[in-house]
Amino acid sequence: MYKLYTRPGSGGFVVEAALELAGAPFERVNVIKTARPDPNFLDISPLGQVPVLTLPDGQTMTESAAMCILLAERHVDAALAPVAGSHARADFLRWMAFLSSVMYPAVLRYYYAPRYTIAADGADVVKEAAIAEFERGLSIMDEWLEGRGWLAGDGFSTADIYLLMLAHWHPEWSEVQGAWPNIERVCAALRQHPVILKLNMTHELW
Ligand SMILES: N[C@@H](CCC(=O)N[C@@H](CS)C(=O)NCC(=O)O)C(=O)O
Repeated sequence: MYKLYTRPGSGGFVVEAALELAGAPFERVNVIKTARPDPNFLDISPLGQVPVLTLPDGQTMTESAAMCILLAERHVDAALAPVAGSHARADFLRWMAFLSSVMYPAVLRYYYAPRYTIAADGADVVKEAAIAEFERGLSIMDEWLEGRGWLAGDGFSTADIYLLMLAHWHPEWSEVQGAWPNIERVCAALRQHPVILKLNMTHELW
């Protein structure tokens, strides 16, 4: 059985969605946010961050994108991603990497701004730059979605769920809905999905 260390409102959302969609049995461990993370948790997550996924054989991994890609590999029938070797697979990998290496860090800089400056009054500037970078990424993704149903291939993948999660973390979510209509179209479709609806009861993305 998998074990997912997570917390409501965190990046655990997309991994939990992948596990649910795969029908994979898993135990959810709620990691409470504290100023000093539990040393036992730091053993499996050196940055003290969620999500962390423990695989059925006991191996532990961090990094939400890696978890989603692994779950797609292990639960092929759930169609969490375009099949390996397909044209759409390259798009899927591209957007998973973009979401986790460009979009997620940008939004983290907004919510953890004091970490990214040594100036006592620097946080506001960090926040402003973070949102500008996040929105630059939203524009790139919105343009890609023009004339396409989903980020990669003919059906939704964990890349779209990842986008839904991050887009809803924009501090002014209603602005995203108006300014990036293709992203909003993808999000609106996913918001109807029973698994996403159920997860939203705890994660409260919207
Ligand atoms: N690169 C990591 C980022 C994980 C991350 O930043 N998680 C946040 C919650 S969304 C966290 O645990 N932050 C607590 C902290 O950094 O102290 C991933 O993709 O899983």
